[in-house]
Amino acid sequence: MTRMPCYFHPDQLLFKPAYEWAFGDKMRHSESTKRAESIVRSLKENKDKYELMKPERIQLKAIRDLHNYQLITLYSTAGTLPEGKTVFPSIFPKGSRDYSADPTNIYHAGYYCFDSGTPLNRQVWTAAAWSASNSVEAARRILKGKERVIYSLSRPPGHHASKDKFGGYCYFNNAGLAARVLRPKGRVMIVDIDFHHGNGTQELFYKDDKVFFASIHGDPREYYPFFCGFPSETGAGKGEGYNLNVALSGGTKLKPYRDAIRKHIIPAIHRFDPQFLILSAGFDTYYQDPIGNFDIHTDDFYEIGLEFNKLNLPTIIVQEGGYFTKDLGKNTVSLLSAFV
Ligand code: Q9C
Ligand code: ZN
Repeated sequence: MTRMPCYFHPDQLLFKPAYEWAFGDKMRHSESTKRAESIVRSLKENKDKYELMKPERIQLKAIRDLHNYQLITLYSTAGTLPEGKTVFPSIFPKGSRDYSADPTNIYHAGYYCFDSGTPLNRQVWTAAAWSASNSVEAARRILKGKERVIYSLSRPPGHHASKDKFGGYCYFNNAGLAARVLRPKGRVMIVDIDFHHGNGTQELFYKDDKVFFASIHGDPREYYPFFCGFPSETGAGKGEGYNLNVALSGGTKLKPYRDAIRKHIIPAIHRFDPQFLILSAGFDTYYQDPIGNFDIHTDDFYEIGLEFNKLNLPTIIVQEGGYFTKDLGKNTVSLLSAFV
């Protein structure tokens, strides 16, 4: 039996965001290294099913295929910050005239960012580049056709990052980068099951009819990212009809959650008839998650995984959120086990 390849690089752990600002409060940062450590531990406990591997380091041109030069430059500017120094963007220029910004000036970071919870420091570029390397390597490997399902332990996560902006703990859009690798070879379906709407991924492919983005998440009237993720957002131009948002209220349990997947997302996938599936897998739908607010339990992730495994498509599972670190590893393995 071949084990599921799982990509991860230890240097992803060099980035340690200490705290964050949320609604004016300073708090412990949710996106800690304990998250990835919990997942690695669980994968190692199930060595018979999962094979941990290091990716090749992503090349600049693969990132440039999705993100703009300024955003990348800003991260390399962050790499020159003194050890221990953290910069939180807090000035977000907007208005009727166009502002110009300089990504070699760290004080301009807010031009390339949309919230105050996503810090920059000396290590962020290294960790984010390895995080992206995992999903790109997974995509290249899926094209070889030897394995049907591959897991990318991407941390920091990616689905809130767009072409030119970071935020929501995300720097590079790992799922989006994988989609760009697959797109020349066929239609790509991205399904985002993180508790939060994947605004970055939506924006990247909003006008694209070859990459269909579907997301099921907490209602943005109540939950982050607040300004998008509404069912009325259905795509634009050629991409009209190739974007789907399913917004659910707080407290949602497995049954209504799975019913919504079966009623809205699965039929859309069948109509689209993709060659590849990318699952943006957040686990902040877990009932104990400190940020998310659904009522999904460990075994439920297996049930959710089955819905997507049934499609029998070449699949890349890309890690997104999930902040109850103690159980994150077992929740991840529960989802993955539906595919082995
Ligand atoms: N401290 C992902 O799950 N704000 N990002 C939360 C509470 C941002 C979550 C405020 C949440 C972003 C990938
Ligand atoms: Zn999330």
